[in-house]
Amino acid sequence: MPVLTASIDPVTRIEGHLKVDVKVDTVNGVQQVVDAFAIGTLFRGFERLLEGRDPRDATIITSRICGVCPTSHALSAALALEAAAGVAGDTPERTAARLMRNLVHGACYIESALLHFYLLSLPDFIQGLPMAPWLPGWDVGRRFDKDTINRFTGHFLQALTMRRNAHEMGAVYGGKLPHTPGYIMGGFTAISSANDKSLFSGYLEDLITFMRDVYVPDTDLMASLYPDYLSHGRGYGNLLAFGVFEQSNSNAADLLLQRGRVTASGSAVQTVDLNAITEQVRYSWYADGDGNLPPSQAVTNPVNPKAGAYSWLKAPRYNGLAYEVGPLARMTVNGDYRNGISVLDRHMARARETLKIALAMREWLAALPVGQGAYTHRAVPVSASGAGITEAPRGALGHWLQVADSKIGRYQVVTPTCWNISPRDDAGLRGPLEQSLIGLPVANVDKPIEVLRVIHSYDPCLDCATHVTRADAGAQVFALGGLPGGQ
Ligand code: NFE
Ligand code: MG
Repeated sequence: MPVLTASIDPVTRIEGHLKVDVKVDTVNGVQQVVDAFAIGTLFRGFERLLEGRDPRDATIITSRICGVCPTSHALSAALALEAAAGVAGDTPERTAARLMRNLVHGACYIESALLHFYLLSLPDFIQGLPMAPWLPGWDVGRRFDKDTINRFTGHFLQALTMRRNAHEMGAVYGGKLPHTPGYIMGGFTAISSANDKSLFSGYLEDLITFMRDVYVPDTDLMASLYPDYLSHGRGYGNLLAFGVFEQSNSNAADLLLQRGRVTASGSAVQTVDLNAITEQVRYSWYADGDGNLPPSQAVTNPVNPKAGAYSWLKAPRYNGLAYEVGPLARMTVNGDYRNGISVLDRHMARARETLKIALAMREWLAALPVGQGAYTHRAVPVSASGAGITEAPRGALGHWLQVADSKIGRYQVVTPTCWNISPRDDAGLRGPLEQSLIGLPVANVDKPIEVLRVIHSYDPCLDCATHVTRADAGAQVFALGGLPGGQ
């Protein structure tokens, strides 16, 4: 029987623009995915347009990379700038800045997780109301009875309000969301009043109740009805976390969620050496000479068409290996979740992590001093470099900055979705999502709902993952090429 090809283009209910092509064949009597290609179809970006600008603009500009993880980019940029400018020390200003950064960043995690589970992923599993966003859709592979559908549909509607509340909570200190001006080089732009604290607390307690009583149990219910998805979508089994939520002004390793790595060959947590990271471009629409450089030296030169290339995403690798990043990686590295690696483990770990963060936010809020300024002034350095290493909701995030003549000389962003949804690397090794699809049973090649469930478990954001345009080069138009092998 010939190999069948299914193409999901565009993948809906994600952020940004993604196409996934799979080849399906029958192996040992089971129709399943035998090959997969994840294709970032949009070319755009920020790194090159930052060049030549005032370094302090990086927090405001990089926040606009994405509307669903803007605080993560603003924080990464602020950390990179502070590393370059030498903002350090155990001061009341830095304590207030750290706590408000954590609180607004935490609000962003909650908003992102509720969006992902209820709005973006749930429609793969339930038949909801006969209206958008449930229609149009593939009405296949449903397993819920009427009561369960009603329960989930009700929670979907509640989640709309909870999401809005999470954004309003973040705006108490962030001023506005998604693109808060709160994160700046040297600190944070708010000073908390007692009223701010009680306003924030009101939102937070409601969200904790919703996550504890609704969101976490809903992921468990889904796992009980779809137990096969506790083994589907594993991938390589390599997990990487940079760590996030600083708990100390002076000890960078004191994080709510720790930095570390777990590999397929063992459960012991290993250290992370940022110098072991390279971005590879053999299958990406970038000049071949740009590949295999560490992010601090990386460049971004688009080339399209390019023989063999099929994505605008680069392929980040750690010591040449593809790693999954995100809530499951963080919770596994942190020792909070050790149930496995699969579609439903990603959902269950994400829900539990979000509740853990919300409970920590309660303590950060209690510790936030009223009336305390949160800014430490430093001059922009003439020449310096720095890295801002943290985590966005979807996983490990790094900004690498070089300042020359008091301007941004080089800027490089490596996002979580670049790790998870990367194409093949120089050695031909598939990216984590691509590998997670191999062996996945597909009942109906015309409606490959199983593939969609695996894709959504990673919560891809292609806005974050694609790269850059040159402000001085004018508009450039590219025709997308075919896949390797001419599919
Ligand atoms: Ni656009 Fe982002 C997150 C970052 S994704 S959502 O989370 O950085 O890859
Ligand atoms: Mg980049």
